[in-house]
Amino acid sequence: MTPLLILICLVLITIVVIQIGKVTELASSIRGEEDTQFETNRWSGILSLVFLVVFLVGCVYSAIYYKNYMLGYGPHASASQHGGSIDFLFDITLFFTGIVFVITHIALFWFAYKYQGRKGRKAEFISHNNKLEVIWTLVPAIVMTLLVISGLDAWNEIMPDVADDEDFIEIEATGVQFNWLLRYPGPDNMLGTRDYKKITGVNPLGQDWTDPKNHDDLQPGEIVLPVGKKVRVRITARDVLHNFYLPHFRVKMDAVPGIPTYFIFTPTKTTEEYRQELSNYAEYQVPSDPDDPNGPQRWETFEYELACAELCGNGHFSMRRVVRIVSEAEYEAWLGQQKSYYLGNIRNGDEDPLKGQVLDLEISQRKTDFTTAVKQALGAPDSVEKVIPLNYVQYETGSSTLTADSQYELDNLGAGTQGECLSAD
Ligand SMILES: [Cu+2]
Repeated sequence: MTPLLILICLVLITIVVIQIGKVTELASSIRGEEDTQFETNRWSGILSLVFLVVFLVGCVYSAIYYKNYMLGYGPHASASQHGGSIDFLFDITLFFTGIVFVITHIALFWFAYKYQGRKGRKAEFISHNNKLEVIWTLVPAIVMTLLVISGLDAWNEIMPDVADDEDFIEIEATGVQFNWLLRYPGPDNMLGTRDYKKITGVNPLGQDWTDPKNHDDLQPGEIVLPVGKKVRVRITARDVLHNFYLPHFRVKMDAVPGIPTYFIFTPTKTTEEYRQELSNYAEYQVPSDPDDPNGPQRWETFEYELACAELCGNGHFSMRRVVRIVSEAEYEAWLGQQKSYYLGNIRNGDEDPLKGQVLDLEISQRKTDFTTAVKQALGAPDSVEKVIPLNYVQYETGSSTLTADSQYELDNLGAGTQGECLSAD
């Protein structure tokens, strides 16, 4: 039914256009072809001027109206150390292109009015004008050079890699249709090796589990970082092009399958500080959910975010992750709660190449647990509670021989009785 209606509409519109054409033709043959043309020119000129004014006023008004929603203005000053120089680049580019934008639009519509075809007016023929050509070549050349030089300057300031002796946190983000897989290095501060051939359902990053650096790596669902600390993000992708974009920190880098990229930045404002800044602006003092007028306001629900800035497919929009910037103490507390991906998902499963072996990580954890248990036993007031459990001393099945792994706990016990782990407070 709808296609038929559309067809009828199109036919009717065509008939109307043809009829208007016929009427105009008839009118010009009555009043004279030339006069009609000049009348049309006059109206086109006047309407051009009206458009010019409405358009330029609209541009300026909307820029002012939406200022506090735009990155770089109002409450959205950069939340990273390098972000200011990117905002400055945007500002000078906007300044120069803004001048050109206004001049060219005035010229375009004013000239259409001023030099409209009139009775007795003849167009001037100019083959060339050296002075004009020099001006419109030199001015853009100088401005472009200035912009490119300041751009290179900002690039060199922002993009150098971290030095070996620098203190920084390294995390990793892998773009996948349609998700970000995040990885933290864990207590050893080192990300383990990866191999795309090892990617499986339970090993989405293709981590090599024989590499001990992988054993403590974390895969959290959000990015949490301490304020004021340098962060290096390893950026990569598993399928198509994605883009690691942290708008509030002016961080943006392509995530390319097979080509590792990185970005280094230092967050300067915690999520809470950013919210406080937003709370000073009327635009953010409205309910964040329009259906719940008494609910939290927009500034209260603000979160930094990680987005994908490359159109990577039909689920592109869902590649959003919350980014939280917190104090150093909150960060340490959060990190302490995160569990190793390997120990939680791979350990002693079908894909664990180290199945059945005791890891260095586990030996040291068992020692810590054992020391705590010994202290508790010694400190217990009741003699019934003075028990030291030996959780990992086991016999081989159907035999009176101890398993090889029992030695670690027995070593701990030996060290304990010699006072080694008891005196270590
Ligand atoms: Cu994407």
